[in-house]
Amino acid sequence: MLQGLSIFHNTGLAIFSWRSDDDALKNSPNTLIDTFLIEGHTGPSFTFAKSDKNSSTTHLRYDAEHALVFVADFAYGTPLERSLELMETVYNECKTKIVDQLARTQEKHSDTCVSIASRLSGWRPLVDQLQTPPPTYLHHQPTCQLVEGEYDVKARASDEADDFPSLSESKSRYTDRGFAVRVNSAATEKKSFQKFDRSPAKFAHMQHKRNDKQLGECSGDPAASLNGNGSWLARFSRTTSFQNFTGRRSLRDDDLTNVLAHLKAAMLQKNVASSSADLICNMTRATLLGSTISATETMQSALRNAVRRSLRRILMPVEEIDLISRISAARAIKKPYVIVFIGVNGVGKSTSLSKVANWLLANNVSVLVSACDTFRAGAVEQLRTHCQRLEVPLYERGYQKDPAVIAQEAVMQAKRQGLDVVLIDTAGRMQDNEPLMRALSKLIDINSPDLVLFVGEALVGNEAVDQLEKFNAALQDFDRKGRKRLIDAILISKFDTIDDKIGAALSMVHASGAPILFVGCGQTYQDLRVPNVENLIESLLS
Ligand SMILES: Nc1nc2c(ncn2[C@@H]2O[C@H](COP(=O)(O)OP(=O)(O)OP(=O)(O)O)[C@@H](O)[C@H]2O)c(=O)[nH]1
Ligand SMILES: [Mg+2]
Repeated sequence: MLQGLSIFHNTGLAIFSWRSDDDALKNSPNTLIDTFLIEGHTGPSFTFAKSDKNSSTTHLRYDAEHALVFVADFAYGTPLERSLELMETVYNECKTKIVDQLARTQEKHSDTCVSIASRLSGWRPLVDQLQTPPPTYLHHQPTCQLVEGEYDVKARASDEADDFPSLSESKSRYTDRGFAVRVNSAATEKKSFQKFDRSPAKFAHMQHKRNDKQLGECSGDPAASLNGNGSWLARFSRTTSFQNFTGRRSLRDDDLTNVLAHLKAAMLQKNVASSSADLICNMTRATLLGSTISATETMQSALRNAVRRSLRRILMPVEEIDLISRISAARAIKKPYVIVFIGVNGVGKSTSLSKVANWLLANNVSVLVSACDTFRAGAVEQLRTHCQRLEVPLYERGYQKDPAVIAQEAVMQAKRQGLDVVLIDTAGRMQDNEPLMRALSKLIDINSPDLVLFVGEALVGNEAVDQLEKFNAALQDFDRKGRKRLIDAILISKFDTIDDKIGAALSMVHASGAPILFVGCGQTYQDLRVPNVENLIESLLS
């Protein structure tokens, strides 16, 4: 996605400048141009790509013939091929227009630039055309402050005092641990890998009855509010007398029956697991019950706020996982930081591991990969290919040895070589396969990794809850030292395949109490994002 575009003459005069927000083009293009010109690149046109350490990748293209410099900023995570292709389009379109203007004008040089600038101010269509934003809930935030705004850590602490059924009902660990992911920015503009085998990508009007006393009596069919325009909430409000509820008395249980049925249907439609949808409904009921809708507040906004609050309570636990800081701390005591990737078969563990390796490399973190899937034929070779492409070392011992021992040896090797992180790939296993779950628990038990990262598919529905609960149970039950080892964080893969059915994110956090650390959204090494929880919430409300 294009974030900013500037065109300069090599005299330094800006001919055209546009940016999508104040943060774009943070690195002064002049600095780039100075460097560029001082370095004396006077040869033919070429492109220079620079990974901005903040939030974007800058491409600079110099047209020596016309002494023009094109600077384009692309959103962090835009695949290299895509940004090069966009840069080429920008360059070709703009150059033709500018050169045409230059040829026609008789004005002095500096005036020419000003004149061109004014004439080019109507270039937004080109810019709009080049802006193809990714889904907002995947928007990468380089320094991802998830605990902020209306719901901060303090607010959360006071929220805990509320008598919400969710917190007692759920075995989630919200009260003693939570998350706010703060991941330092890094451009993962490394090499792209060849495409993997791509699985298929995609994956009543009702009579308006005025009744401002008994919302529960409204004849709303939950399924009906899921079709049509606008958010489910807006549609629900249009098709029932819900909106007409006035604040003469506080809300009762029977007022909410109908609306909560619609809320549940909407959550299921978004692929939220049934038990998680029930939790949202219970939390929302607890918020609304006994409340009075003020004259200035609409019922719709009251409900929206209550649902939003419930979603935040689930998706925003308290504790931060600042991976880079944790790795730095481990580095300070000369200990490799160990991450184990676990999950059921084929969810994308090895692919995600490679993406994380790429992300770490871009953060100047050295990596050793350990091939501990000694079960599935071809698993070691698959990982070897990734490692060769990423140019990271691989510790492998074929298919004979115990994976727990291979992991142990890999950690020792990383320590000897002074490497920062060991990424351990494990074999996929179904959550009910006891022998395999026992073996996984042994690996974790022996190696005490710093982070147990559960990889789950975005496509999964109710199954998400079962997977996480049983993996967590196995880690505890089979732990020989009786420790309470649990999944520490979640990586959701294949987010690119689900449109707006993002409910698995909610279900997984609800089922485990662990934060979503990353989201995989494609089949290149760069397709790794830090989720934006606020946008996830808005998508669930839409
Ligand atoms: N579209 C899409 N495909 C993905 C993503 N992540 C992984 N895949 C694909 O999912 C398939 C399985 O990926 P693997 O990494 O081999 O999965 P795994 O969990 O290691 O599989 P096992 O080792 O057999 O358990 C491959 O075809 C990947 O390309 C993603 O984020 N988006
Ligand atoms: Mg694998």
